[in-house]
Amino acid sequence: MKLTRSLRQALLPLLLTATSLTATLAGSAAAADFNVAGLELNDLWVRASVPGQSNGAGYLQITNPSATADRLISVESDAATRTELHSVLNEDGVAKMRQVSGVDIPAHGSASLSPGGFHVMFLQLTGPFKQGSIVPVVLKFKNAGEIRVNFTVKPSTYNPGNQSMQGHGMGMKH
Ligand SMILES: [Cu+2]
Repeated sequence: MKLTRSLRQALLPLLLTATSLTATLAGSAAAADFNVAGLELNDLWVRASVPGQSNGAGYLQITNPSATADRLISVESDAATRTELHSVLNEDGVAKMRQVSGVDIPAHGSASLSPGGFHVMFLQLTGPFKQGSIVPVVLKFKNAGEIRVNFTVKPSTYNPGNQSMQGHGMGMKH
């Protein structure tokens, strides 16, 4: 028993170190949902699809703390037949979605893909977006390369902030 006790005393500092190390790792993971190749990706989400809905839109926040500008140039996902980068433009008072060649992320800056603006467009969903599940997507950046991410499926009525683009992704023309 004596040996066991001294062994425990010898191990105690190691156990404490391991515990604090785990806490540190968990803390840094919470700082950004995805922190890859110098970019921080946060708040990745799509709305749950409703019966009969064939398209969906994905949103995320991109932060670039580095001194080099980057650009999101394409998106790929098995969740849709085609996946594109879109923007919403106002043409003669009518909001229309248009495909764009990329989204710039300035050095020491950020880019927002959010309702009413840039978004990842999922065309012809291969299956419904179910609330609480995830949608795997590969984001391709000019400098950072390919980054594998997961979009969280929020309720179909989810609408952060005061957006005037309610129902976006369903009734809009391409
Ligand atoms: Cu779109």
